[in-house]
Amino acid sequence: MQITEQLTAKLAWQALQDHHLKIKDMHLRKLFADDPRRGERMTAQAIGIYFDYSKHRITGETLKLLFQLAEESGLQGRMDAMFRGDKINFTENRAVLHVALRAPQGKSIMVDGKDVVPEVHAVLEKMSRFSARIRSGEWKGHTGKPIRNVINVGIGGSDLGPVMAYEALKHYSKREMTFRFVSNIDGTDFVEATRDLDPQETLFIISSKTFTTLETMTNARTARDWALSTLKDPAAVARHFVAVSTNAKEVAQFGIDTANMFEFWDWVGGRYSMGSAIGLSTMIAIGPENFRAMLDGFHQMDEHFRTTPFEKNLPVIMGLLGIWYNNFFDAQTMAVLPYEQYLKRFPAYLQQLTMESNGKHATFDENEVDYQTGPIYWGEPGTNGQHSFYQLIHQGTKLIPCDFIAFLQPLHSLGAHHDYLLANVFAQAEALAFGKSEKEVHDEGTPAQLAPHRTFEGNRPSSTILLERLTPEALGKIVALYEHSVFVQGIIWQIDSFDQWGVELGKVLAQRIIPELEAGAKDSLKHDSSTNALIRRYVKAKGQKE
Ligand code: G6Q
Repeated sequence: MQITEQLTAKLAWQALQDHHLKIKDMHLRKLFADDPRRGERMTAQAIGIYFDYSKHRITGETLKLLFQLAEESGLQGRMDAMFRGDKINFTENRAVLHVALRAPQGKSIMVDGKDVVPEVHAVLEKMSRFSARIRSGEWKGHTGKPIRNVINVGIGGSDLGPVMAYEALKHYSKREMTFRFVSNIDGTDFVEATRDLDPQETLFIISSKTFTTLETMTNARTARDWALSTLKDPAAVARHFVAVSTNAKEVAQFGIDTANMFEFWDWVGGRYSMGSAIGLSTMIAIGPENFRAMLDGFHQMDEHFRTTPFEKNLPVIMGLLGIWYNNFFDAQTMAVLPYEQYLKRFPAYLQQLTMESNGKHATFDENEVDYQTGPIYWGEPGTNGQHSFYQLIHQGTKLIPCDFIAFLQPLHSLGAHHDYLLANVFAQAEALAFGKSEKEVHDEGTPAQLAPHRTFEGNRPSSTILLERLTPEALGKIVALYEHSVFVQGIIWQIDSFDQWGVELGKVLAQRIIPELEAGAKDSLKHDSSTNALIRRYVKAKGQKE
């Protein structure tokens, strides 16, 4: 791509390095004591999201320099290029237009001289009609029974979004129906997902952008065998299998009528695809109206991101804070801690979004980076995590910035649960930031020899993200918040956040070994000695079994 100024040569970068030396030991206790209004001032509010970033190891100067870094990196220009449909995924020469998936009717976004928004809405219409027919029971299986079970077969971006969204929005789902997700090539996944289901009442959605992915195609063939072993007639495939793909040719070859195919496009990256037809299982679960509300939430965040000055722009602030810890404090990981059980798969979803996007080492100019790029993301819902790994965040030797996510209103009416849940999330952020000094511990009457063990240094940074209630719209907003924050970081690090050559590598690596396992290869193996020995061991065990 074009020649860019090296990140570490930028004025703002160098100023941030100096600034970091000055404030790196400053304690949040002092920052809060010096500015009694900090907890209200260092917050941003937009489209129903309250974002408290006051418990970060930053000053006004830090923010100023981070915004300057964004300016010097040409962030606004790059954002405009994405929204315009420029081919910013330059290693694959593709536009990056997940924002078009949630653009309202009447908007126009051009790719290669063609407005893509009408196509998006045509597919949404087709999905809506199909979902309504499944949900109402109008669509019948081959033997005339209505569909009660929906199984999404897909992996990576064609699985993690749908699973996460289904779990997140279960409250809104059609409870009489069963939704399952098969992704792993490990046959156990399929066996367990189908063991109690009746093929006559089961619909498989084969979700694969390429329709060539080994895991998905293997599971899809197994699904067809499983269904036909009961339904007998190959014509049944048309009533029990639909496809979501960009590859009509492969879909037809598999035997699915392309009339039952829901299309998306190469400008939708797998991990950015949950608002596309890849979300068909989500739409069947929660209904077309709720799905559209989710898209509207995404769109509100897209517009906020596109039009809001950096100082008030949630994804920009969030992305830059991540840069601050990753590149100046050398933080290796980020914890995402939703205090909402329905978001239990959100950290897994976010791992793909963040790590597949920004786990890169080559820059726009084909240089090696000489700084750290994407951190490791991980997490679990609260309060569960508090009883396990939080110990390390509180008292370990690693700096782990945390994102706490919580909702003011619960989706249930169970007495005090929600007060206790929210009390915990607030208390955790407070304890991480302010800790407990040796004096406080001593004053509590702790024996001197135990004092160091019971002291909490504090100064552990976190953001607290509050929303009113977990609705489809809210979910769209949260996901888009992270999507755009990942984008901001990719621009600063000068990497292509939208390719995934590491995943592509995985797709071919096993292909060489599969025939060796199938043929029972022994002597001709040409791998390293370790791999050869592992293969021989497996082949021997397999032979003994047979
Ligand atoms: C996502 C990645 C990857 C992809 C899967 C499935 O951004 O590209 O996770 O989604 O490998 O690919 P298919 O949808 O083509 O089967």
